Amino acid sequence: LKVCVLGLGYIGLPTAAVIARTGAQVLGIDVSPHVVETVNSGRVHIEEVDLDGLVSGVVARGSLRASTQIEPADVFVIAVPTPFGADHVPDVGYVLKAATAVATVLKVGDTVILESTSPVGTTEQVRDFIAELRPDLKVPGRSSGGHADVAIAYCPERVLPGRILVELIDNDRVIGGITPRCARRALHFYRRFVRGACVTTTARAAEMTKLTENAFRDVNIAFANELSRVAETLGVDVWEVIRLANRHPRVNILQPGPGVGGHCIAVDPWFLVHGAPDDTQLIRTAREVNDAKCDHVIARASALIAAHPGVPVACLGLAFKANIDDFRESPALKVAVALAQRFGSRVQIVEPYADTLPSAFDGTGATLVDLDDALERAGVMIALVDHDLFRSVPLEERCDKHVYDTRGIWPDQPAVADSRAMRLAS
Ligand code: SAJ
Repeated sequence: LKVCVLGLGYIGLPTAAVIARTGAQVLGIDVSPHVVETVNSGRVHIEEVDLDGLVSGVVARGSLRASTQIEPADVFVIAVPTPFGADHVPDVGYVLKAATAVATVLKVGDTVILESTSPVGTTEQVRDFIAELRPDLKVPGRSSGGHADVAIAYCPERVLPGRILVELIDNDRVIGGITPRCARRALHFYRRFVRGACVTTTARAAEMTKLTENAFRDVNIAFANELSRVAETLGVDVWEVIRLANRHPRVNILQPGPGVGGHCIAVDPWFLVHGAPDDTQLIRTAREVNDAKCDHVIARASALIAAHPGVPVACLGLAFKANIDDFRESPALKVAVALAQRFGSRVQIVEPYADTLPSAFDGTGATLVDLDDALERAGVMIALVDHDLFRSVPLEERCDKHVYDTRGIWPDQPAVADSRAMRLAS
């Protein structure tokens, strides 16, 4: 079996490597010559647990190679980004570009699978695109009689960064075909490496399922973030309330934080809003609540810092979530940069996953320090990420500090004596 994976990013490269491990011949395609060179030399350009060892092994065995040029294959897996443009309008340009490349080498019997998170209807768009570029091939789902020459399906990735290689194998997969026959062909492919259940449906249902999963999480985090603001106003500890409410057998509230980051949960709900703008009040509001939480944290932290003139400040964490080195679309980074811009060299940043400060801090005067230095010097601490390293700081090392814990990592921290000052100042 020859497989072509288009896009060697956070999903494409691990997927290509896992398929190569099954003995298939895999060609990874990427527009970046740097990525292609890196992979061909058996190395990786992204951080993911155990990925380096897997890639060097399959490249050494000759099962995985990379190129900027597409070649004929039996199965094509499209895993390119789907960002949004102005006004949160989804941009499927990279998907259609990949489909154009596939169309140049597609032959009878091939299977094309889209994995990128996409607005509902994108797989049909890919089908129409291929039909236009290759009028010699019978595409599925168009009533031309007889069986289609190629299969086209949608199968979203659902893996969690940091656990990608485990979840690629163990998670259930939803496989949506343009026709049931397409779904069965794609199912046959995923069975090669997926241990979880593979469930078939239509392409549109599979597309909406992926968006629904991330919108579900976004709405639930928004609920927690709204509760945290209500609790602040009413002078109650939100973490305790959530812990207590979650003792109810049918309540399971998520954790508040400084906002929602990453490239999925803060993006995908907009694809649903764009697809059905008049029917998505809750999903749109959740997005707005989560974005507003970040601004609220900046205002509250600024008030706490301003209430202690001249006192050194430590911001703990820049990553978009715990125990990873990914700072893209991170609310913690946004908060820390805003504080650095306002309070300059008073601000020290602690981030065990960074060697240097990101360029967004240039010119602010903020410095990167290690945790021990920050605990020694800072009088105000703003906890922005729940890295294990921060959780492990015992009360005796922070009880004399003015702490704003946006993640609830220190339940034993005495209530903020300054909460009134913070409210007055903000
Ligand atoms: N967050 C909270 N409170 C919580 C949980 C998360 O504030 O209780 C925040 C995190 O700190 C982070 C953001 O939400 O800033 C997103 O983190 P996450 O761990 O919820 O999700 P991601 O973005 O790492 O991965 C998600 C996953 N989707 C779901 O859990 C439904 C993953 O399975 C998907 O594959 C991935 O999006 C994706 O690629 O779509």
